[in-house]
Amino acid sequence: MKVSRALSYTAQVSDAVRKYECSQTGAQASRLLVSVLIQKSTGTVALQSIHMPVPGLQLSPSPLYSVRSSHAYNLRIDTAQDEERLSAKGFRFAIVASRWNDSLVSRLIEGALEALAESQVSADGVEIFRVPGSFEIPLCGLKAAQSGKFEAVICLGVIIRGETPHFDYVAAETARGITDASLQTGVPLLFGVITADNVEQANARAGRKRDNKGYDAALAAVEVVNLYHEKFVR
Ligand code: DLZ
Repeated sequence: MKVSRALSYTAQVSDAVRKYECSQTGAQASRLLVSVLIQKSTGTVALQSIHMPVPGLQLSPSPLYSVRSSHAYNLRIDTAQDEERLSAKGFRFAIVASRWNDSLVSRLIEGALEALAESQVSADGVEIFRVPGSFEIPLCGLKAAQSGKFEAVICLGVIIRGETPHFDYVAAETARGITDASLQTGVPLLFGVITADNVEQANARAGRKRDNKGYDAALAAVEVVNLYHEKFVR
């Protein structure tokens, strides 16, 4: 796969399923390792690593792609907010979060609240709904979206692979249900659900700021709410 194709392909998948890792930073990189979480036709996600020799590849910052810091090891598609922090003042957000793996999900909630606060969303502009497991997120998300009370619904959960195929069903249905609810209502439902092979992987995605899927999903919510308000509201 060509780098440009990989980049444009991954640009199309949701924010929750994209990650780039670069072996070198700076204006030029000789090798690029792209780790792409690909949405399969089943709706499940899987990690694919592609090692590519890319002589003289230019990693010059562009509106979509930029190296996050001079020493950054991780190269990811930054949101518009890395360039300029958007305000979501006056907008209302629902957070639908599962109780399974609560110690991790709680950190996703904290991350989402932090991103919303940084985007000038007031405390009473956020309502949190807890559901038993990720499988229950789509229906609660749908009801929140249908209520007309929120500009966006941020869905948070942690699904960790076990020894049975249960993971695949829960992960696939959660992703599909969230997408369906969004398309059905026209309200953005953000996918801040970690799907991980083990606790270590999940833990790494429940860290601070952009290493926190909740933070990431909330930033994406702020971005799309601004976009839709600016472009599609009369
Ligand atoms: C049953 C189950 C299992 C095995 N694993 C997870 C998980 O890793 N993450 C999660 O959010 N939920 C899990 N669940 C619970 C299901 O999402 C759901 O709550 C139950 O199947 C009841 O519908």
